[in-house]
Amino acid sequence: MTSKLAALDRWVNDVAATTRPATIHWCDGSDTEYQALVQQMLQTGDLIELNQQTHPGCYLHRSNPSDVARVEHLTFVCTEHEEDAGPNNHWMAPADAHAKIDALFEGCMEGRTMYVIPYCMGPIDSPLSRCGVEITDSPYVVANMRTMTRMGAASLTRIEREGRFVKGLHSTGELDPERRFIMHFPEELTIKSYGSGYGGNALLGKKCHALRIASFQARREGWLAEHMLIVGIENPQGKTHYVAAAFPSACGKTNLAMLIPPEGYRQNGWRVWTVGDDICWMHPGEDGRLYAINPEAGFFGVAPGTSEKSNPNALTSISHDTIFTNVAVTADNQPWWEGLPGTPVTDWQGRPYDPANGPAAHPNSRFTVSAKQCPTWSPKAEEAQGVPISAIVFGGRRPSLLPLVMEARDWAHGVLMGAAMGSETTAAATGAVGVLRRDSMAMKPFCGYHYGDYFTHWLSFDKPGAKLPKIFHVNWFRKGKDGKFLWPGFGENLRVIEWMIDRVDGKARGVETPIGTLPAAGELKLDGLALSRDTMAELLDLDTSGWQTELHAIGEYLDSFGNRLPSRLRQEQLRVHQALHTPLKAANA
Ligand code: GTP
Ligand code: SPV
Ligand code: MN
Repeated sequence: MTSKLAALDRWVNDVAATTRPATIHWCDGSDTEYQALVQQMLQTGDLIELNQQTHPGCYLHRSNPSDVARVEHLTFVCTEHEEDAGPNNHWMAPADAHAKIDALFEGCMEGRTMYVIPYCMGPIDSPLSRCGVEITDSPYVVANMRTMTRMGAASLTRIEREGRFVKGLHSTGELDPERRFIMHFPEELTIKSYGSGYGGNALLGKKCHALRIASFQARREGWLAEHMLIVGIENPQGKTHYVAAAFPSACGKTNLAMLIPPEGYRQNGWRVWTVGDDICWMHPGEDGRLYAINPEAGFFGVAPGTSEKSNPNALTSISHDTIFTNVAVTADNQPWWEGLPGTPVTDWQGRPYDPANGPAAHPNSRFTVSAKQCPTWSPKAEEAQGVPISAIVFGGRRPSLLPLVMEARDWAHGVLMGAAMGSETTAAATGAVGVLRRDSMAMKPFCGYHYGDYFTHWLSFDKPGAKLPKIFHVNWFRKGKDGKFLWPGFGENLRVIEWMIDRVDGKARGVETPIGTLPAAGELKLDGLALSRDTMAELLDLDTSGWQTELHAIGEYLDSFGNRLPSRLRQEQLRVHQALHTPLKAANA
């Protein structure tokens, strides 16, 4: 099969001439095609069948132990001018990058099948959606792309009609970390990825296209491509507010997107609707509000910690037709990870489980599942115009200082809160875990251009006629002196979201402080929670001298973006800094 688009055919032929596959398969996205791929992968050992009585349609994939997470040090943004990639990205000149990676692609598919995957990010009929084509030699990538995107015939038709698509070329190569690169050419709408078969490195529709390339396009075109979940919160009166939240990798997006209300809330009629768990594209609508779509069609979620207690919706979603990557297995061949009941017998590398080797499931082990399998999947997630956003939330893993929740006084202050975000690193990327780093808007690994320009772009949404969402910052991860989390988190987070919605609806007063508006005494509904008054006080405590130090550090961080930093943001930092040096009474006067 060839397409009705000459540019696409030409590119596929060029790639085939370089990579020299034995055959070329154009993916149609059908069930038959998926089943055939699964059978083939079962034979080659790429997939291992799990217990089909307890987990029908579920399979395990064990990736190479050296290939278990995103590789930020091998990920490049290759713009013509180095300055445009910014200090937040690794940069390589486009010509050098092409030469380097094309040499690796030379003959790399010999004797094997090359798959051509047409895909659409976002509802197939939405004007906000964007298409791409990924060429890969990995059937595992094909199977995952089928779940994570709208893949196949309908996407190809749209691509042929529009004549425009992002080109993504991928090969698993030798899985040699010395021969591994994830290259982005935003000016050419091109991605080239070699030497990894894992998640964000290989499923090119996800982080490479929907964040790095899309953020670059969004800046030029006046919209936002963000590392955010989208969730609908329906109150007992039947009114739904949509909230978008940016937390860094493995910091709670999937959990918040699928939240189950605490018992009392459920009885009162609160409901939660999942629209997205990782990526959010937001466009200003004619009424001045921001409208969001989830460009993805599935979840590539963190397995460890997912349990009946923490995220029952995820557990239900993954009870059938799911691909598990790098989890452990029980004696009766069920998938297992830390946080689940039962005992593992085989670890993620296929060895007999031995605690001396570390966790049984890899800390970044994941499940791939269609969003349609989620019990709280929102019918609005398929709507072409997206959902209106009432609140934007930023947050990270901050063991101290950052309160449970605070609200920005206005858009510019909110952009500062997002820019200043910090979080402890997690297993989602290779490298040290638990190190505090700045991760503006949770986009440090994903912003496809200079962070200074990105902050300017964020600020530009504040213009006459705009009805922008309120901006909040949360911290579910503050720890007490005993090193334990102070806040119970998960479903209980709805209590904090209810306060935000009350603020949006003008129903909560809040208390103004130099760092933002905090809940006034009694405004957070805590009934049914065994949380001491002292703990609550600690969660909302404002440590003025700690914040003065923090604002100083934020100033230094902002300065690292040089003359591309919008002066408006530095002014905002100075304003908060000064407010912290003004006696409280005067600040509130
Ligand atoms: P990516 O898919 O990597 O972008 O991450 P994510 O933000 O979707 O992460 P996810 O929701 O899967 O959360 C990962 C980890 O955070 C798991 O270990 C969860 O148990 C933990 N977590 C999520 N929500 C909470 C919370 O409210 N409190 C605490 N203490 N932990 C949480
Ligand atoms: C993340 O790391 O933020 C993920 C997983 O969502 S990956 O697709 O591997 O980037
Ligand atoms: Mn993510």
